[in-house]
Amino acid sequence: MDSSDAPLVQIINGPNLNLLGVREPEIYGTETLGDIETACAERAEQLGLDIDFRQSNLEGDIVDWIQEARLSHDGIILNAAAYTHTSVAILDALKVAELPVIELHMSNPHRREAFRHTSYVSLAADGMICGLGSHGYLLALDAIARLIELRRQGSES
Ligand code: CA2
Repeated sequence: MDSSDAPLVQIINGPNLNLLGVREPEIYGTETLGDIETACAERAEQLGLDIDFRQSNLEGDIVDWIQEARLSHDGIILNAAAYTHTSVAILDALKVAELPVIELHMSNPHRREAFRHTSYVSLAADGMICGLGSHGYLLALDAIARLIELRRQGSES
């Protein structure tokens, strides 16, 4: 596929994920966010997708980026990190975006503290991948590619 025709996927990473590979490797592994971005770029190319990979520690940035995606992207992969469990603002932005959304977590929040068992993001996500470490990012790309393709087929018929 010509890169200008390729669906564009926003991959958003929330607070503290810039520290991946630096702290808590027993939970989050040894890869840095830069390593993960490189792996995502490779998988995206295989899938015929373009990616826009971002990280912020600020809730408002994430809301702004989701609003931007509504107009210019074809799908969203979101690891909202701690905001997963707190942010109605991110949930509202996702609902307005009306795009395919995959919620992503490297750890399995359901094996962790009770406050991680609630996800506002899940209320707007088509699917969720968790507990598979950085491999989850590649699985999320596979999943969003399929959702975007299904949506395209639906809009053509
Ligand atoms: O498992 C995930 O991907 C999480 O979204 C990660 C969040 C956590 O609040 C969610 O419950 C599950 C935390 C991200 C913090 O990232 C760090 C990375 C390296 C060292 C310390 C924190």
